[in-house]
Amino acid sequence: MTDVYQVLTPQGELNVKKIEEKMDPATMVKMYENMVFVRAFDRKSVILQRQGRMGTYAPFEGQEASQVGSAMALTAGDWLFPTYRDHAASITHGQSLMRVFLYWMGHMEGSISPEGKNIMPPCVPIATQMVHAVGTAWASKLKGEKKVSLAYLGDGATSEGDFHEALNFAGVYKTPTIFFCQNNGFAISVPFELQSSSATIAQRALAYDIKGVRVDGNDIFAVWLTMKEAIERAHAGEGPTLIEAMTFRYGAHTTADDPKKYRDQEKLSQEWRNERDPITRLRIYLEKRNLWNQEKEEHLLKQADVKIDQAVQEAEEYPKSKPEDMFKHVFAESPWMIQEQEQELKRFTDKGGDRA
Ligand SMILES: Cc1ncc(C[n+]2csc(CCOP(=O)(O)OP(=O)(O)O)c2C)c(N)n1
Ligand SMILES: [Mg+2]
Repeated sequence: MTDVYQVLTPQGELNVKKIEEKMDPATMVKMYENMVFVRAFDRKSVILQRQGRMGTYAPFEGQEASQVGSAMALTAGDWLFPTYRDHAASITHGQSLMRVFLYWMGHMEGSISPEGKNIMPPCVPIATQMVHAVGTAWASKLKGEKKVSLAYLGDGATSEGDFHEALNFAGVYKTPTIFFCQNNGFAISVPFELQSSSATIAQRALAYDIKGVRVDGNDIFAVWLTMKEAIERAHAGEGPTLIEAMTFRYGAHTTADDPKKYRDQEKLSQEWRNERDPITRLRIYLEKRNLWNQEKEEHLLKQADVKIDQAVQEAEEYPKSKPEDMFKHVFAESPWMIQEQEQELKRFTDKGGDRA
């Protein structure tokens, strides 16, 4: 289980020729366009944070193939459970840019799923989304719906109890859940070697008798194909899959972090950028097949800028949040303890408490 499945090499060569039968050129171009687009979004977000126009932000640059490739394998009704780093996946599955900006600007409305889509709010408590994804998948199975639940997680999440509970339950009930682990080598400052003595994360699947696969997370073809197989297995009633996608975040854990403090940031990020970048390898491949060129690139970047700037403007013009907004958009029916907290806040604000 230490083998890493790779279809497109970093030099833009195909390891597995049959991909050209399974994926049409339009899908390949769409993959490229989506990755370039989300990278532009990510860079813009870091700039907005630095300008004080957005709160703390978790960048994903370097992990585009994992997120875009996995989300592109889904169909509209499938459930998506992102972490705080998976906005590229949410955007790919249909979340609006404006809402993603709203989320990072501190608005509850940033978590609202678009009509007809099941995109959950970004999950900050590590690994808790995994059990939710098992729950929704179990519900889909009981209802006889042909839907999968895709839960994203990081390498660090695999040390949490929720990781094991989710895998165990999913294995017992053979739920159509896909656990997509982006192993970027670090849980904030802790390298994987200090997190676990397991050689791989994929091998943990064996303990729960579920399928475990390790893929090159910077190879969008490998990610997409692996996801499609996992979805087929789920639809066939064969249960969950744990996917370990090997990748790297080029930047900081969040805009509040300084990676120079715990790793040779310059060297590592340059190595991954120069030798394993997910976008560069696909561009080389597409150009060789005459599916892409400089003119298309410039057009795409210009379009991306316009769309992103428009979403920023809409998010910045959004009405200011009120403290009571924090109780909205979470529960369909508010439980008693939340109602109590809401009333307590009201008593406080009625007495002239700070509403700023
Ligand atoms: C339950 C819980 N414990 C601790 C934290 C603090 N925390 C935030 S991110 C993080 C590291 C997670 O690393 P990983 O799962 O590898 O995801 P990555 O950030 O690399 O995408 C930790 C420990 C948290 N958010 N939730
Ligand atoms: Mg990590």
